[in-house]
Amino acid sequence: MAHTLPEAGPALRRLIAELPGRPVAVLGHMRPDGDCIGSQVALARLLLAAGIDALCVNRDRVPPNLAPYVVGVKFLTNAEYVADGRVAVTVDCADATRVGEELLSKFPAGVHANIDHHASNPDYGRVNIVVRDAAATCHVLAAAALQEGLPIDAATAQCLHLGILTDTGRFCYRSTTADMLAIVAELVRRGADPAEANFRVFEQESRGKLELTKRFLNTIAFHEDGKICSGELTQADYAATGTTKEDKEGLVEFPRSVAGVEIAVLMEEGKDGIRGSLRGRDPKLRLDLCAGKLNGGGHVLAAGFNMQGCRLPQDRAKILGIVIDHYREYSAK
Ligand SMILES: [Mn+2]
Repeated sequence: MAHTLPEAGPALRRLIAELPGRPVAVLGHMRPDGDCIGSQVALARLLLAAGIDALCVNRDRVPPNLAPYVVGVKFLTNAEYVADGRVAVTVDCADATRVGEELLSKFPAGVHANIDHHASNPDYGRVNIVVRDAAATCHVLAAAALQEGLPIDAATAQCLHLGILTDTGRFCYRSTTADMLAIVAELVRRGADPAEANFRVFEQESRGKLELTKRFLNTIAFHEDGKICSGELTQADYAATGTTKEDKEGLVEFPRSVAGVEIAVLMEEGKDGIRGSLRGRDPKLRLDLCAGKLNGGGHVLAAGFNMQGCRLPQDRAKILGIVIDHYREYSAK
């Protein structure tokens, strides 16, 4: 059990030394992001360097822009992976269910080790290296590996840098500390390339994504004297631009980034209703509770909702009305 960065080093060393002598599967979460892929590949490389047979498996495929990070490691999807008695080690999964039910069921002995940084992680592994104030799972792994002198070559450094870069919003979030940046500096010294990572991760959008963004921006509307800003997507937008739900990633940042906006709303009409995202910057507005009124939930500053049976445009006013009433009540407190 390790819950601080200084404890993470010895815990990682012990984990590697005391693995039960079977090959390892490093598992990440559904719809993997940079921290997930980065920590999976980095950990698998550390295990391989220690002479342990390891591969990575996820329910979903590696996003194409992150594929260059998969170096010297076998990376399979759930569909490709045939259960072969491996020991399960999860990274960046707040809960074991984040692995995905079907993939998790291929490891009947459960999760051997759980390496993560999510505050809500209930320590579900037999071994738990969960540092809740770390910026990223890659931050935990980098700190631990550097402390213990484990072999971090350029490819591993690149992966660890990737996860910290993406989970800190390019070193912008509150989790960006001097100690964390000192670790990043060491990763760059060892061969991580910030300019290349920035290009791969943030400058490889598809033309379809840009077309989807144009359509989303055309729906932007302001409410409550500019305190609330909403935008919409429909199935027709995805169809017309050749994009998928994953491409909506980041769009809610446009309404959120406008001066004076306190609640950003993204409404997405799907086959069975309207799902959406709420984003804010004042914890007082309790967007988790607002989302609760829309059959959803989440965090104080970032929440999601799911209004079954609703359609656009006819139910737009109903949803926005609930957000507006919530805003009026909570901003007055
Ligand atoms: Mn993460």
